[in-house]
Amino acid sequence: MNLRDRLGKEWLFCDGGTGSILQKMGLKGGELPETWNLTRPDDIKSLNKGYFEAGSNIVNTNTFGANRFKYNNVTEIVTAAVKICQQARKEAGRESDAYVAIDVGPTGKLLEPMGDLPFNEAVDVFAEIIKAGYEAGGDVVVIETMSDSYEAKAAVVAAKEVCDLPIIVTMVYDETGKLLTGGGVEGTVAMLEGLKVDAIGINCGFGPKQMLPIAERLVKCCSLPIVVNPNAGLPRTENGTTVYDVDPDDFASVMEQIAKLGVHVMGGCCGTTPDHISKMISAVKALPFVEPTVKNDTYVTSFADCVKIGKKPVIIGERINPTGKKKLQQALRDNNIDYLLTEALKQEEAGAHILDVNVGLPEIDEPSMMEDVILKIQSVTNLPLQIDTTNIEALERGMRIYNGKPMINSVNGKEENIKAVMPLVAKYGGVLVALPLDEGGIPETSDGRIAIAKRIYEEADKYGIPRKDIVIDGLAMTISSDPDSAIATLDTVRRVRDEFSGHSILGVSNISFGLPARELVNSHFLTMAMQNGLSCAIINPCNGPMMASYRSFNALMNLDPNLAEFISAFKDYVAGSTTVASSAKSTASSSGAVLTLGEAIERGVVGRAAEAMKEALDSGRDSLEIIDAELIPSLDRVGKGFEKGTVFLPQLLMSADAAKAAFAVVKEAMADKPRTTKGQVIMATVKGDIHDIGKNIVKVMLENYGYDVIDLGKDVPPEVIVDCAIKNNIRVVGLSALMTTTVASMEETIKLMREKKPDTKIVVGGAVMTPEYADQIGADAYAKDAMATVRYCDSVFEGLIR
Ligand code: B12
Repeated sequence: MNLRDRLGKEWLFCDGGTGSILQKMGLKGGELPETWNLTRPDDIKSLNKGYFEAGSNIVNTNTFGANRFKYNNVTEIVTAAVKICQQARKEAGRESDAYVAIDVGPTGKLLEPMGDLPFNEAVDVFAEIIKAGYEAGGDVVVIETMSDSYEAKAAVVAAKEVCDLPIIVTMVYDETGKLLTGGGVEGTVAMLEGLKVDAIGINCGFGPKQMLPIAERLVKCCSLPIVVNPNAGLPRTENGTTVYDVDPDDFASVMEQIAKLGVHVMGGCCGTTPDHISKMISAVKALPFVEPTVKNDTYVTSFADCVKIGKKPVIIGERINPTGKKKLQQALRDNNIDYLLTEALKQEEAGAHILDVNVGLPEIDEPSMMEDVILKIQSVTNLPLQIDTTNIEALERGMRIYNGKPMINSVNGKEENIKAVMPLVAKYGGVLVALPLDEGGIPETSDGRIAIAKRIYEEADKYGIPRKDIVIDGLAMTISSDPDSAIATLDTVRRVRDEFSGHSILGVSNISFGLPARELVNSHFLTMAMQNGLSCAIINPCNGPMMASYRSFNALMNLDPNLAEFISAFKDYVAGSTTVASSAKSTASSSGAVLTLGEAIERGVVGRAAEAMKEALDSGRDSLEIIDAELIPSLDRVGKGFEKGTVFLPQLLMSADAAKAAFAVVKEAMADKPRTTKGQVIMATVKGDIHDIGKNIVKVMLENYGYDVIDLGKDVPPEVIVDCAIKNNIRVVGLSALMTTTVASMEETIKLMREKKPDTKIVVGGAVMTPEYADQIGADAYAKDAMATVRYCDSVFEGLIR
């Protein structure tokens, strides 16, 4: 029977650890496990067979890391793995009820814009593996150990494009239920459900106990079969080998508790063995099986944020839409993306929950621009986006590279349009705005609009798009040309709620086109629409009266717990004024049209950071003073946010990029100054540490003060630093470390230098370093910043320090 027909209908069991068993079989550190498919096929077969015999129905091929970054014979390796697993299944006598799973792990690279792997290249990398597995006869694709939802999406898109096998995706969360890139359980599930995978789950990271609360969250939000594959506890090292401390009996007993929560597929990950799996199966298989239930919540997500469309209306910022906006039109023509990013941040600050992105201008290449703008906006804000275009190619390219589950604006009732848009939503997932108009135009009455809405819902059913993911537009049209138009729109909104239990949306400000005092009409209309059940309002969140209506409505309807949002927005309100009250949630200021240097770094707006640095230098400020007063404090704030869990790795990376871009401007300005050589100094960030912004600042300052710097870069092994010092007879070496964990490798470097070249002075620095630490690890000096380093070098070279 096809696995798809069994998933969610009966207990199914996965296999357990692979790498941990191969290590026991003699896999050496650094050796690539998948090479064994060719060199030691019998060992791999016995690994697979052990799991089939233990009772697993889904056994992974030994292809976790079989990608083109590690192998130049991916197809050969994957084909061999599938054949081996098939043979193991045959020998175990399990051909009738067990499946060979094409195992797909992460590439080990970060995707753009966080890293340098473009999304579409990631799709190609995964497609190569999955195609080989499919052609060799694999039965199911298992995408596992994904800590980045974007990479998981790339793998799912690849699987859908090369085969029609069932797809299972399991992610790695931390104990708070967050992915490395910031996403939570609910948002990730929404995205994967939108991509129409067959089962969703969690694997690796930690043991079954720690997985319990996450499994519980999965059961609450996921409508698909749920998979749970924990490690045998947390790994620790004992006499040089990795050991796991949850034995098969303990494993089985916690897995029994997890089974009772209502999950559907269970197995293990690192450290688990066929024994763990067979004991787990014995404990679980007699328990009552609860089929998955459909959950009715609607989520629009980004990589880190998850906006629920429900009772409380959602604000969609309308400002990134060139219609009627001359400055934005010009920015698009000039490819001035920073202008759009600033608009995005201003709307976020003002309280938008989702941002509309429309870049349609006849004279630009809209598909490429859409792709570019989505990538860049997602690198500076967590807010989910609404991809707004009538250009189908732009829509597809935008949906494809979007990181999360977007809102799509829009489909309408025309047959041709449905045929173009709905397959894309069925493939990539999204919450779809539906305009109730068709070949006959826009119906004047709510009856006409509701009839088309009904037809659109029915069409969505045919494409497998859940009705909860359709949002009907009430079609606001100006009352200046049709006096009944607001009434028809409000009626439509109300009927969508009452007759379909559906969601609705309005481009609110269209209602007042051609009238004076538009914001008065708009804000009152907004209140009326919300009272009629409006779910999403496309408005300008920077407009005071609009947000005043919104916040007052929420306060009055008990949608603002403890009135916290209202009070935070209006605590300084002056009676009679209608000025904008910004939300308290963002750190960037929205007062000015452009971001300051600090804001640009914090928000990761690379181009603006460089420009702001140039402006600061042009105004005559000293470069070091700018670095100390703005660059370092803003990176510090980002770092603190990262520590608290309010800033995620993608933003940390973008902030680092912005700081580097700003610093490049300083470097360029300094390159013009004449230099004399006082002496040669080595600078390096120690092994294991890739932070180099601070080290680079110190380097440029030293150069500026007349030193020749040999920059050995980051993650530099002790021997390299010491050899270089010997070779060039260096008197001062500067070492940088930013993490507690890399202070040890700094100490190692100092020790080696003392052995091999004791006359070299070592000055250390970096955020974790203190004078006490420096002393403890045997450094000659600690310098707190670049100027202190210059002063130290001066004293050494002037002979003041020996
Ligand atoms: C930017 C950044 C990154 C960037 C680095 C990009 C790059 N090319 O450098 C990226 C995103 C890649 C990154 C990655 C990681 N980061 Co980081 N990162 C930071 C952040 C926000 C800022 C660091 C910085 O550049 N500061 C600005 C510079 C100018 O300051 P500075 O380096 O201290 O330099 C000054 C002085 O110290 C001195 N100085 C510096 N070097 C030297 C050398 C000498 C010889 C001398 C004399 C003086 C000197 O002069 C400089 C100028 O005044 C810090 C938080 C923070 N506030 O420090 C976290 C931080 C350092 N990162 C942290 C972590 C945990 C990580 C990751 C492990 C995250 C992850 N989960 O993947 C990885 C580490 C990967 C690795 N193996 O190294 C932690 C470290 C925790 C700890 N105490 O151990 C921090 C503190 C964040 C946090 N609070 O959790 N990170």
